[in-house]
Amino acid sequence: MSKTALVFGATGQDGSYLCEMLLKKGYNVLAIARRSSVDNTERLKYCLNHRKFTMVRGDICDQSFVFSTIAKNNPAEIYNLAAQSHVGDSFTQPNYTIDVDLMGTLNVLNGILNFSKSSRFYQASTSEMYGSCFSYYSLIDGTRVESKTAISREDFIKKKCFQDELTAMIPNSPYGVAKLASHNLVKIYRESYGLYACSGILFNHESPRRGELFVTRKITSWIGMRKNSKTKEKLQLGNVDSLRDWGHAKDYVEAMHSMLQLNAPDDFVIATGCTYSVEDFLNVAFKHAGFGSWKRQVVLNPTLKRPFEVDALRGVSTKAAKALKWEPSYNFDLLVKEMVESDIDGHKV
Ligand code: NAP
Ligand code: F7E
Repeated sequence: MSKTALVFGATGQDGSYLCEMLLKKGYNVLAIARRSSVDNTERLKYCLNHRKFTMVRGDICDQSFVFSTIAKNNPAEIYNLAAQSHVGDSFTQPNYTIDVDLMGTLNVLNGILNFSKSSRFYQASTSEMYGSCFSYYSLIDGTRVESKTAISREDFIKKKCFQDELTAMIPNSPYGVAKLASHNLVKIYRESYGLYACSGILFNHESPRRGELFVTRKITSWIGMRKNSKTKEKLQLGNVDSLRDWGHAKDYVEAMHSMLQLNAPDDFVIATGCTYSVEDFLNVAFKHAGFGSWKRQVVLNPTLKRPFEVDALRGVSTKAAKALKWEPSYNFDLLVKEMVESDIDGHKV
């Protein structure tokens, strides 16, 4: 008999790729989508008519809904991708972010504990949990050094600073706080109650399905509009110096599934190991679009800067490469190219 997978956050970028992948693997997929006054199922268009796909309306903050859904379906696997996932918005909506990203997770964990202890659980943790923490290898004796002291951007690049499963985590945003608390709860429920519960510490991952308020898609959707003469406005951005480790969401949902197929649950960093600035993204995206320098088309607007920034991220996925045989299939250039082309063509992917 086919396994059932329950997916919270199915209408999001990752949720839609995950549902497609699980259907291809033969799962019955039960997708949770929030009630909405307008259609929010666009990203699920390839799933909606599949005979093994069922969509249920519900909110992760509604404990009675979460408990009854888990109890009724006794799913083999449960993926928690539901979140207020915008870091900038978590500064203006901290209570709401904590409600969804922390209390929502707790609802699912308690649902599993009380009604479906054999369900395997995946939690969407994030590189935002590190804040300004990083590690590096000492050039003198090769020891692993951890530091939260201020280090210049140039030093971060030169010293090949990185984050992995052992790096300290001190978040710089309400979003990071909520996610770190959830991350710790997953570990506590695993150790205390023997649940098969894993967290994937995923670094930024993008795609043509990325929400348009995240910086990569904000850039490529503006390029698409400009190319198709739908805007004359310049593109407004905040901090273009920050460094991110950007992968493709399609690769990252494979890792989520693999984490639930091991003999024992564990947490894994999923990242490409390469770091680029927002400015690098602009350069490559403008090149693929056949535009000139971005500097003439972009306005740097200080009001779009965050009160507290995560300056630099570079993830090391050695543990996932060994245990999950996971490695990314997209590099930075291919990712940017796909996003630019998709937005110029009008969202075909
Ligand atoms: P996303 O596109 O913003 O999707 C979030 C999903 O959560 C959407 O389906 C959203 O529904 C749903 N949701 C929000 N509040 C909810 C609630 N109260 N009840 C039920 N569902 C709710 O995010 P994503 O990029 O796919 O990321 C998936 C998960 O991974 C998130 O938890 C995110 O925090 C985490 N993460 C993402 C990245 C990344 O780079 N993408 C990296 C690390 C971790 P609507 O469609 O109705 O808004
Ligand atoms: O910002 C800078 C911004 O919002 C990236 C989420 O998926 O990944 C994502 O969080 C960088 C930041 O992603 C704009 O200040 C400049 O330095 O695309 P972003 P994020 O904050 O890294 C992590 C791993 C998650 O878990 C999150 O859920 O770009 N930036 N100008 C801007 N960012 C935005 N959004 N908009 C701008 O105009």
